[in-house]
Amino acid sequence: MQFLKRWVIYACLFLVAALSVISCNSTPQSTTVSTQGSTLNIYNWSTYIAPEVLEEFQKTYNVKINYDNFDSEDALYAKLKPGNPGYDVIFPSDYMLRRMIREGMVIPLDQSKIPNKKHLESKFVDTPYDPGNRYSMPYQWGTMGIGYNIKATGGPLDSWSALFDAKYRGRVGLMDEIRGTMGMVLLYLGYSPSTTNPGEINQARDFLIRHKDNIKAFVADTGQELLNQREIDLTNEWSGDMFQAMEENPDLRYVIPKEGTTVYTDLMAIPKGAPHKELAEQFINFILEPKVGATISNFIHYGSPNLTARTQGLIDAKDLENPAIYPPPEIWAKLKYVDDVGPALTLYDQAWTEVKAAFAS
Ligand code: N2P
Repeated sequence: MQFLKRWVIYACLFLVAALSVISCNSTPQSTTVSTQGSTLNIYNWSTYIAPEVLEEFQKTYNVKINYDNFDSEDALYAKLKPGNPGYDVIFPSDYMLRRMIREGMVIPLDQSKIPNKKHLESKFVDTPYDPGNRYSMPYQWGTMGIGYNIKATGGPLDSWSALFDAKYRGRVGLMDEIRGTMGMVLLYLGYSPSTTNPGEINQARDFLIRHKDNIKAFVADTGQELLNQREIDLTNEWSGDMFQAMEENPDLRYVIPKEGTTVYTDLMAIPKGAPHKELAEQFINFILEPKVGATISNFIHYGSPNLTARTQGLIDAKDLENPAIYPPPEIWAKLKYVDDVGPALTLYDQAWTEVKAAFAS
C-alpha cells in the first residue's frame, strides 16, 4: 500500500512535469528575472524528491517549478556541456561538480542568500570538491551497493563477486554510469575507484567483458524497477532507490558489500546561464530548512547532510538506525568518494566505450 502510494505520488509528479512548460528532454523556456510569478527550472535525478516539498515551495514563493529528470551523471553532463538549455538548479554529485567547476559550467553562489547552510553537518561543508561551498550546497548522500532479490539468490549476499558469479548468468543488471560502475569494478579488483593507472582501468574493462554473459542489461537509474519486475535478480544500485523499492517488495534487499563501496554527496548547484539565479538560491536555502530536508530524506531514504534535522529528531529513527543508510564508522572506513580524475577521464571513457562495444557484439 505504502509503495503504491509512493508510485502514485511519483506519477503525479511526472504528470505535473509533463503538463508544465517543459517536459523531459526538452528545453526550458527563459522567463523573467524577478522571483514572484516566475518559473524555476530544476534538473534532478528521478525518485529523488518528496513532491510535497515542491508544492510547498511553489505556494510559499508564489512561483512555478518545472521539473526534469536525468538518469546518470553522464547524462547530466552531456545535457549541460553544449550550453545550459535553461536550468536554474542542477544536482551533480561531488566528482561531477568538481569537473563542472573546472570546465566553467557552474556559477558561484551568493552565500548571504543561503543562511540555512548553518544547519549542515561539518563533513559536508568546505569539502575538497568544493572548498568553501563556493558553488554548491549538499542535498542528500548515499552509497552504491548490491540490490537483489533474496528469493532468487536463496540467501543474503555480502560480496561484489555475486554480480559476476556464473550462477547468476544473464540475471544481472549493471548501472549505466561510467565512473560509478567502473569504480565499483576497480574497487572489487583491489584498486582505487579513481585510479589514473591505465593498466588498472583496462583490467576493469577486461573483467567486465569477461563476465559479459552474466549481464542482462545496462540500466540507467531504474535497476530497482527491473528487480521489482523480476527482469533481473541483482544489480549495483543507489542505496535510497533500493529502500524505496523495498517498501513495495519484501523480497528485495540492499547490501554494502564487504569489500566496501563508493559513497557520494549529491549537490545543489546553479549552472552558468541560469535564468533565475536569485530564485535558485531561494530554493537551495529552502531545501536546507531542517524540516524540508527531513521530509525529503524520510521519503527517499537517502542520508541527510542536515545536522539540525537529525538533532531535532526530524529524521525517521528507522532510517537513522539502518547501517546501510547511515553506515557506522567501521563501514564508513571502507567507503570511498569518487574523485575527479581530470584528463585521465579519457581513459575511463575509452574503456567504457570498449565495454559497450563488446556487449553489443
Ligand atoms: C536517484 C539516484 C540518486 C543517487 N534515483 C545518485 N547519486
